[in-house]
Amino acid sequence: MKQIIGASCIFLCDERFSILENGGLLIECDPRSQHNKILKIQDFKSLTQSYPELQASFYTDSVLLPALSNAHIHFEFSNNRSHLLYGDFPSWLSSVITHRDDLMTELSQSIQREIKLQLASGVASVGAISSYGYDISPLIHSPLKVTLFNEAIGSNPEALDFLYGNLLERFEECRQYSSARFKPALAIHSPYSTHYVLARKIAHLAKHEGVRLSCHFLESKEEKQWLYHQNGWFKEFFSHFFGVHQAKPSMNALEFLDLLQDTSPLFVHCLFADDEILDRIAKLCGFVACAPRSNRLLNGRYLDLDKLRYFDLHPIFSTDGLSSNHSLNLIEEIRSAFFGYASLDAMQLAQDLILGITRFPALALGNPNGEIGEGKDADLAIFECEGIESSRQKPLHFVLHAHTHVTQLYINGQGEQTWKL
Ligand code: MCF
Ligand code: FE
Repeated sequence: MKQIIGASCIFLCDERFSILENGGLLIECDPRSQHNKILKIQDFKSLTQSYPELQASFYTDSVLLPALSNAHIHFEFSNNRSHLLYGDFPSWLSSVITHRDDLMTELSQSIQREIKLQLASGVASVGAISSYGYDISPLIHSPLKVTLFNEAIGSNPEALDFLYGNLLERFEECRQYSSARFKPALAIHSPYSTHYVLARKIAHLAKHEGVRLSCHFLESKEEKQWLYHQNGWFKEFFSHFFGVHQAKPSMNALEFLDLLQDTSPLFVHCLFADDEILDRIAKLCGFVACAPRSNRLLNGRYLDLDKLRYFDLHPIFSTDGLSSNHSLNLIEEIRSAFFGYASLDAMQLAQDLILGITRFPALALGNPNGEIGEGKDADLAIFECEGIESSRQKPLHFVLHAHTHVTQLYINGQGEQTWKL
């Protein structure tokens, strides 16, 4: 089936941030095989003249752009409202250890609610960090395109075989459902919480299986102190919560990066990464994702985007989980970020924010969407945005005025009314 979709304005989300006014897309999709793609990009009028027999929809006062990708989200923490403490990383991490079991009870409704919110807010693709495996089934049965990062965590040398076995079980479960819509992947929680030997096994598995790899990295000043100087708050943390006195990190930051060679990992947060680390990440062909509101709540700072640009790294913006956010709406996330980065050029920042929820997360997740181009998947979002037609600063006005819920979302060329929710 072929159809034409158009809008007052199309953000192609290519490298130059091209914008097509009164643009149209010819898309094709086969609902049975899921085969779909964008065939042609032109102005709406001439497309409808060339194909008068096709169904055509035009959205006025709206922006059509690639469906969004939320590359870092924890669905399993969707029960949190006020259990976890904010303001500094040690308080937050201690509260997670204390409350994580309570947070994992009666989870399914909250996970469903947040899956629906992703779709309603224009997200077609997610990079879901799965700590326990409770999100696997709800995500398999959702219309989302999922990269499911099975997470490994644990620093006790005696528990490593058990932890690796548990990880393999979850990974195997995911592999049975592997499809163009559901991709099993791996996560090393972080170098402070995952033993070197376990991290090495996960990195090896990711390479061997050719799957995406994600890790939280240099999120807090306490992590930096621990990895670089083997002291500070983490020493107390391991003693207090795990009874390990005189604990030592099993690796430093550079040894961790060495493990990840040839995996093009997705590094999440990197708030305390210095030039040496960013240079290494760029050389590893890694990606950097941040979660601005999570970073505000846990660490009181934002990722330095100028520094990232210096190393030719393009920021990815994500929501993290309700463990460190008040809402998982990705449009609201970039709107907050826009006001957080008060000193950056407003137009440049608006473009970076939009590319950071479309083009770059799609590259990091290895999905053929995130850009409107011929041959790309027909994953598209249409947002009403009053005043966009006459705007002379369209990306900026989109960040400010786009409705926080989509008018229509196409996944593999199919609109909302065809999904089974
Ligand atoms: O990204 C945020 C903050 N940094 C680290 N971890 C998490 C975040 N949100 C949820 N988490 C999870 C993580 O995946 O919390 C646990 C892990 O399972 C923390 S370590 C007990
Ligand atoms: Fe996270």
